[in-house]
Amino acid sequence: MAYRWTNDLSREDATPERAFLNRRQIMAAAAAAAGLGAIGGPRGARAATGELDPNEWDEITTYNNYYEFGTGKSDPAQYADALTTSPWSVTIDGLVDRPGEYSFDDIMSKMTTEERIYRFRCVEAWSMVIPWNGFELADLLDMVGVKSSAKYVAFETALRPDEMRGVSFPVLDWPYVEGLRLDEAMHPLTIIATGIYGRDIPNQNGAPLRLVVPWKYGFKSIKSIVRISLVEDQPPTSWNKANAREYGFYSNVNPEVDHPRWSQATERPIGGGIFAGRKETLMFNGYGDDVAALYEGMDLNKYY
Ligand SMILES: Nc1nc2c(c(=O)[nH]1)N[C@H]1C(S)=C(S)[C@@H](COP(=O)(O)O)O[C@H]1N2
Ligand SMILES: [Mo]
Repeated sequence: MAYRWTNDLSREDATPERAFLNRRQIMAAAAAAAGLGAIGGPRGARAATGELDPNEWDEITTYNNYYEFGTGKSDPAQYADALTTSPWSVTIDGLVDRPGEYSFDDIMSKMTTEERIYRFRCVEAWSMVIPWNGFELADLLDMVGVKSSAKYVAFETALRPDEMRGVSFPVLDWPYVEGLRLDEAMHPLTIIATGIYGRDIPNQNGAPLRLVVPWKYGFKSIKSIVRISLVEDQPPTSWNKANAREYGFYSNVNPEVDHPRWSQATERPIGGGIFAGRKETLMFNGYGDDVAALYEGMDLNKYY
């Protein structure tokens, strides 16, 4: 791809030097300990340019939202190991030329994965920078052939009461479901993530494959997907079903449209220690140059 997603974080986003160097040393040590020299190499080279500052592995994998395993931030890291992620398959159906149940291995044999370092902004107003590995959702949809009548894509997370201790609580209407307009789904920024820092994506982050839509609030990025359906009508989505006034279908990151109960103008970066104050939230989470055209002419106050 001609896109350079990984290089668009400016100097002002960088963590102060001391914490930054310390982080690099920690990562280098972790990579060496895990025998993952490849992580330290390219990451170190980019980090040296000061253009990006991904969160640490421990931050990304211990501070999570995955309500199927509990509503606490540390619940997913503690309990998501119970999820059986191999074998895994994804049913792709609806308005496609080649519907079917595709095994994870089959999908991975046909997709090319690459690293995408993206900002990640939760609707709760915290944020991270995450070095995902994954492939473009468009490539998967091209593989199955999208019919011209399809207008939206619906996604569904696994529902396994025996493995997911959180689904016995009616926090949400299980299974977790999400959706995108077809042009959003086909956008080259939209990926299916299968890894973080070059390792398999951990269960708490949505193993074995989860959606990542970096210009939308985090809850759109549905985890542990078992079904992808091409449909004609806008599909129901979990948080919108739970509270339509607070969570819309689009959920584009927008500092000018506040959540009814809190401001979305700023965010709290996770990590960075005592130097890291709140920072201003960027329109479309900083991806406006790439995605604003998708919403031309739409009233973003109405379609929040
Ligand atoms: N199935 C499922 N997907 C989910 C969630 C969830 O509870 N269940 N939480 C969402 C929310 S609110 C956020 S912020 C992100 C968190 O992703 P992370 O834990 O990898 O940072 O996952 C999203 N995807
Ligand atoms: Mo979130």
